Formats: sequence, structure tokens, C-alpha cells
Amino acid sequence: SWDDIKNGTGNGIFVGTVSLGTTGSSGSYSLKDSRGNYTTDLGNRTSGTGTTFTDTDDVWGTGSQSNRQSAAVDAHYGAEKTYDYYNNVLGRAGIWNNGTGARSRVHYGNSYVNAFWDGTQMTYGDGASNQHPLVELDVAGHEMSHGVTENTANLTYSGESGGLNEATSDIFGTAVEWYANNSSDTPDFLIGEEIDINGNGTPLRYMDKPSKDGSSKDCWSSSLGGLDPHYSSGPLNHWYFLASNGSGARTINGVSYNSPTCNGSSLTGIGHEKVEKIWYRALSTYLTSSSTYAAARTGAIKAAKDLYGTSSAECAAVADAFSAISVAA
Ligand code: ASN
Ligand code: ZN
Ligand code: CA
Repeated sequence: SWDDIKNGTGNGIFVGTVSLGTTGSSGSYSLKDSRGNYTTDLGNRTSGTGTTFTDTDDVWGTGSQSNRQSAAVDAHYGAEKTYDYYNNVLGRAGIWNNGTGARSRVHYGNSYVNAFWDGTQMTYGDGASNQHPLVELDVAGHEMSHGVTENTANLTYSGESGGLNEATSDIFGTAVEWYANNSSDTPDFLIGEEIDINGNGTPLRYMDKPSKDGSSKDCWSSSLGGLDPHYSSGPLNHWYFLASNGSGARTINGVSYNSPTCNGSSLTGIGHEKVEKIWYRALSTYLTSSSTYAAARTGAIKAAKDLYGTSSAECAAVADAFSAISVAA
């Protein structure tokens, strides 16, 4: 498999200067790549498909959010990197696994502080004053991954399955950030760290210790399924961090993490790439719409056995990390 040809040059708000897949020829280009990932300007409306961005010289945006193309550069780059990640690493040809890209709509509404997947497309608000547009790479990967979940396990967006659905989007949003390895938006285990959604420079979510956001849970409990999926996602995000990186304090790419376990154990990680492959296999092979955290444990262990063997260190790490979020055998 291979990436599409990326002839365009973009200057994004978060990603700096990047190559983009565009269509067209001298004097007339569209922000649409060879797989059909394309990006439109909603012009601050809240409905419609928007107008596909066009450009005369195939150089898009200025890096400033006052330029309408700049947010489109980040969103388009995010959609392309997410497509490339699924295609090249996980062997999935896009959201629908049929080689077809998706539409991204930017400039939704006025000062809208969210982004979403609606079953068809990705949509991004511009954020309130003093925030940034919600077009960050891990957010793009998160939203597009809601489409992948919908077309695989189809985890119901409430109860424990809702938390698994949300965490799946955080896990693959993070996977995309690591895959892109962008020098301006460097990879981490935080979600939404560039948007300044809280106004004090803190991220939206933390995978090492999800409770650092003030609302998410670190550990499974019998009341977890009653929470908003963005908070019941905490334990699976924590599982992903622990299985990837291990427990305790560490610094990765200049960011300090300190991941506790819920059962007093000490864990050694197997690296995030293996955990992502295991979780994708669980999602696409073993989980169903009503899966609970207990089913996630069983499915991920089966997936690890399939990929790495019954007695593998990878399988043991997956199991130990579930025990460490209070999902025991
Ligand atoms: N950005 C949010 C999400 O993807 C939108 C929502 O709350 N549904 O989870
Ligand atoms: Zn989500
Ligand atoms: Ca991140």
C-alpha cells in the first residue's frame, strides 16, 4: 500500500508547512485527494455540505487562523494522515474499508467549541475567542475513528460500550498523531493539547491518568456505565497508556507522565504500535455493539493471542493492563 500523491503545500495552524493531496492543474486546484478525502468551507453555517476549497497556486493557508484556508489545511492533513494510518498500518481502506475518503467541513457555526462525526462526514468548529479551531490532528483522528467504530463493532454510544467507543477514538487519534510524527504538533498521550480549550494551556484529556481532567475515571467500577462516554472512556485510555508505556513516571517527547495502576501492580509496556494493532483487531473482530469492559478484556486478549501467540509477552501485557484498570479475569 502507498500514500496518495501529495502535490499541494499547506500552512496549517498546528501542523506547520505540510504536503497535501489536492486535485487539479495549473491555476485551478481543489482540496481533494486521490482517495476522495476533501475539505469544504461551511462559511459559518450549520448545515449543507459546504464549498470545496479551491486555490490557484496549490499553496494553502498561511498558518494564521484569520486565513480561512489555514483551518482547512489542518483538517485535510488530519483526514489524509488518518486515512494513511488505517490503510498502511492496519490494512483498512478508510472508514468504510472500500477505498473511499470522506468529507471534512470546517468553519461550522460561530465560535463552536466542538468537532463531530455524524455518520457521513467530519465537522469542525472554530472555537471560542482565545481558543483555536478544533482541527487538531488527534481530534481529526478521533472523529474519523468514530466512523471506523460505527462500521466495525458499532459500539452503542451509552453505558460501558459508550466509554469503549470514545476511548477507541482517543486511542486511534493518538495513533494517528504518532504515525504523522509532525514536527510542529509532536506526538503525545494527551488529547486536544493544541486547542487551549480550557484557556490555561491544558489538554482536553490525559491518557496516563485520565482523572487529571477532573471528570474522567482512571479505574473501572460498576457505576462507570452511568457516565458520559467522554468520562467512562477514562479506564480504556488508561489501559492503552499502561499497556503501551508501563506504569509510573516517565517523560516521552518532552512531556511528563505518571500513570498509576488501580491494583498496586507495576507494569512494563510493549509500545503503543502493538497495542493499537491489538485493539483494532479486538474492535473489528471480537467486539459487538453491546460490549462491556469485561468483553473488551476478553476480546483484546484473543486479539493479542491471534497476533503474537498464546504465551506472548504482548498477551500478558494486555491482560495485566486490564487488571491494572480493575477489569480482572
Ligand atoms: N467531539 C465529540 C466527540 O467526538 C462530539 C460529541 O460529543 N459527540 O465525542
Ligand atoms: Zn468522540
Ligand atoms: Ca495529542
